[in-house]
Amino acid sequence: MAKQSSAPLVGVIMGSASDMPVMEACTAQLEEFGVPYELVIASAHRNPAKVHEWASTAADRGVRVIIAAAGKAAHLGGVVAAYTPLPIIGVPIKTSDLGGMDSLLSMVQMPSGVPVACVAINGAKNAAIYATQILGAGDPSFRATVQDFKTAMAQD
Ligand code: RP5
Repeated sequence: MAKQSSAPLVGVIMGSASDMPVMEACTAQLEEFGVPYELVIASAHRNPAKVHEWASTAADRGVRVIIAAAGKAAHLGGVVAAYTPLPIIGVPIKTSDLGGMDSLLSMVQMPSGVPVACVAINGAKNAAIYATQILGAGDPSFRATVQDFKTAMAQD
């Protein structure tokens, strides 16, 4: 288990409180890994000023990776990416109208120059694992956490 620190290393943002049931798989995995995170609900469309403020100050707060979850015309990851040099992992949320294909395409089809990595529709757990892997690239304790996780998975 990685060493706990009080300062958040992962920033989790989602477009609506309605995304939280899906995103609980993300926060649960971060907690299991001992990764400190902060969580904010802010929509790129409904709360653009809040998204701007949160994203543009994230790196200075010590955040190293951002996970952005949204559904429908899911611009949140791209908007956050516009305001920070930190890597962004998008989680496209499943929707009732188009099954999440709307969210997926909105996130994954970022134009050249503004990358947003994108997990599967409702891939909240994978977003947490990937964020920890990114942390692990520069922190041996998080690298060991992911290695232990993979070792345990191989024994199932
Ligand atoms: C997006 O619109 C949110 O990320 C959510 O997935 C979707 C629906 O939001 P609500 O109408 O449930 O607030 O902004």
